Amino acid sequence: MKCRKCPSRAVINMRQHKLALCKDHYIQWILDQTEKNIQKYKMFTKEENILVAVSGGKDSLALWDVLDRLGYKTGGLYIHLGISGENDYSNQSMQFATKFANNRNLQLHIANTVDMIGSTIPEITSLSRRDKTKPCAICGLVKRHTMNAIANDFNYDVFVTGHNLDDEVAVLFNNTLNWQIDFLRRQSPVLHSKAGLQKKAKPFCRFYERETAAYAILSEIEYIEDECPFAVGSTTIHNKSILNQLEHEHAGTKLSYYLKFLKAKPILFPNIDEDFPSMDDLFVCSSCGQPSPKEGKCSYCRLVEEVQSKKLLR
Ligand code: Q46
Ligand code: ZN
Ligand code: ZN
Repeated sequence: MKCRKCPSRAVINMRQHKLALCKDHYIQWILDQTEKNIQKYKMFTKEENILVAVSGGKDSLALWDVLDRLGYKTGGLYIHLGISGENDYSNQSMQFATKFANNRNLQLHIANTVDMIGSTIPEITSLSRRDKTKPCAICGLVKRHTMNAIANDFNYDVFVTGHNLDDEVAVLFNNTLNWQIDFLRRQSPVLHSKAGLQKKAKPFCRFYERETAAYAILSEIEYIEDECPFAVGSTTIHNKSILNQLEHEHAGTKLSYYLKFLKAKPILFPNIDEDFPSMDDLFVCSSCGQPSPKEGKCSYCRLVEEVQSKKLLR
C-alpha cells in the first residue's frame, strides 16, 4: 500500500480515517493532529509551563516527545510507586523515563512514595482500611495529590497525561454502563484550573492506542512494554477488549462514540460548565492546603496519617 501523500510505502493504514501514510508523513500527521487538538480544546499555549506525567510507557513518553518537538515548554514528573512484580516494574519504568529526559536535556522531577509517605503503594494498600487486594484507588489518589503538589511547587500552569482514545472510551463505556453522572460530567479533553486545582489536559485523547504505539516505535522512543502488574484483569482491560471487537467489525466506532459524547455533553449537562467541581464544592485541606471535597484533612493526608499510625503500632 502506498502513502496517500507521496510514492513511498505506507507503514500504517488508519481505516477509520481512510488514510495510509509512510513513516515521515505519519510522524508529521501525529504532530499536526496533536497541535490541532491543543488548539481545538484550548488546552494550553507556548507561553505556559507544562508538566507531563510520565510512567515510562509509550503514551506518556510519546506525548512528551511530541510536545517537545512542537516547541512547548515542558518538564516531566515520574512517580516511583515501589511496585516490583516479575519485571521490577517501578525501577524499570523509571529508567526509561530518566533515559528519555537525559537524552533530550529535559527536566524530570522524580517523586517517590517511600520518601513522601514512608511506604510503597503495595505496602500502603495492605496497611489501609480500603480493599487490600486492589492498590489502584490508593495509587490514583497518591498520583493526583503528587501531580498537583509538584505543579504548584514548581509553577507549572497545566499538567498533561498521555491518555489515548482507547483509555478515554474504556472509561466512558464504564461510566455509561454504571451511569456515573459526576464522572461523565468531568470527562473532558481539558479541565480548567479552579480553586487550587491545576488545569489538566489530554492532548492524545483522539489517537487510537495503535497510533501512539506506532509513533513511539517509528520515532525510536525506548519505553517499558510491560504493564503495571496490577493492571492485569482490570475492568478497563476487559472493556477495551469488548470495544476492540466493536471496532474490528466497524472501523471508527470508538472515535465516533467519544466524539458524539463530547458533542452531547452540553445537552446532557446544560447548566454545568466544564470547570467542575465548583468553588462551593471545595474546601482547603487543613494539613497540606490542597483543595478537598471535604472539610478538615483531605483524603491523601488522612491516608498518610492512617498508614503512619499503623506502622507505629506494628
Ligand atoms: S500504576 Fe497504579 Fe495503574 Fe498500577 S497500581 Fe493500578 S493505578 S495499574 S495506571
Ligand atoms: Zn509519504
Ligand atoms: Zn491534605
